[in-house]
Amino acid sequence: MERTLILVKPDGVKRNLVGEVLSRVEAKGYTIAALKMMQADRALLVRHYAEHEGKPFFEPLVEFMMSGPIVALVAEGNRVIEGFRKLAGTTDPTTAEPGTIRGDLARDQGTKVVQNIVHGSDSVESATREISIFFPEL
Ligand code: DAT
Ligand code: MG
Repeated sequence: MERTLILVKPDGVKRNLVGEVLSRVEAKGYTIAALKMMQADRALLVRHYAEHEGKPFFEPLVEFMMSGPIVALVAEGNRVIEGFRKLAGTTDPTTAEPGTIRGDLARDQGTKVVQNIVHGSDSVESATREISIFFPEL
């Protein structure tokens, strides 16, 4: 069964949208296989966002992701990686389609890094790698 890593980012937790995100994942029919709230540290985030190292938004991204607690979960189901990316919507919340998490719940805040409520793995390889970072016990 396919699995993906989903994060509710600090903006989502601060705005009390954890339940909203979990509801959309569950309503779509995916199973929550693991779930935890945590404070991510720099080392963990640098590993998680390794592909973005060197980009202008990298440091703001790491700082933002450390700015408060996050909720990490593993969701499971056929084609869940693609399915959750569709539920999340595109990266830029201003233009993300209404009906998506980012399109409905986020907007441009004028910050150096885009704040868009959720992360979702983008491939089987990323999902495997990211799940092992956030849930080494699995
Ligand atoms: P996604 O989260 O949609 O997979 P990504 O992996 O390209 O997007 O980038 C990770 C996060 O970094 C993204 O959710 C928001 C932020 N980000 C991406 N591109 C950005 C940019 N050009 N300027 C500011 N923040 C950006
Ligand atoms: Mg990404």
